[in-house]
Amino acid sequence: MNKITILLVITLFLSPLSGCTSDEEAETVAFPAFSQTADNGETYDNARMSGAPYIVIFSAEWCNNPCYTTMHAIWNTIPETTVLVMSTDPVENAGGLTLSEWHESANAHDDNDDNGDGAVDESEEGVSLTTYAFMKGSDAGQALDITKPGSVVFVNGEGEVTFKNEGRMDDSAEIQAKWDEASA
Ligand SMILES: [Ca+2]
Ligand SMILES: [Ca+2]
Repeated sequence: MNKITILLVITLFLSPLSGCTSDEEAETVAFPAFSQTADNGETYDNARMSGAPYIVIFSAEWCNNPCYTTMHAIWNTIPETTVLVMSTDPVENAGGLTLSEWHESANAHDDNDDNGDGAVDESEEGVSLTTYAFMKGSDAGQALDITKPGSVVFVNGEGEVTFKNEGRMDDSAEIQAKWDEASA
C-alpha cells in the first residue's frame, strides 16, 4: 500500500468512530438545577440527590389520570424507592390542594371499600407512598421540555437523565428495566 492508500483507510476507519462519540455526548442530559421544599418540610436539590439514582414523576395537583396510576405502578414494582413528584403547575395550591393534601390524595388512589360497608378501614387502605416527596417543579420540567403532567424521568447517581417516559408508565417490566439502567 502506498501512503495515500494508508491515509485513506485510516480516514475511513476513524470518521464513523468520531461521529459515534459526539452523538453519545450529545445524548447525555443532566437533570436541571432545582431546589424545592416538599410536603414533608424537607428541601430537595441536586446536591442532596447526587450519588444515588432516583425517579422524578412530573404531575400536577389536579392530575388523577394517568398520574396516580403511574405513581402506584412504580411503587408496586420498586416499593420504597426515592421518588420526587414535581408539579408542572406553578400556581400555589393548584387544584385547591396543598402539597400534603395532594400526597394524601395520591395515597388514597388504591384505597378500596372491599367489604362494601361504606367506609375504608385500615386494612382496605392499600399502600401509602411514604418515600415519595411532593413538590413544585415547573422550572425543572420546562428545562426538559415537560410542560404538562404525565412524564417520568429516571436519573442516575451522576445526576444524568437515563430515560424519559411521556405519558402513562404502568408496565412493571419496563419500570424495572429503566430503574436497573439508572442504577447501573
Ligand atoms: Ca370497608
Ligand atoms: Ca392507599
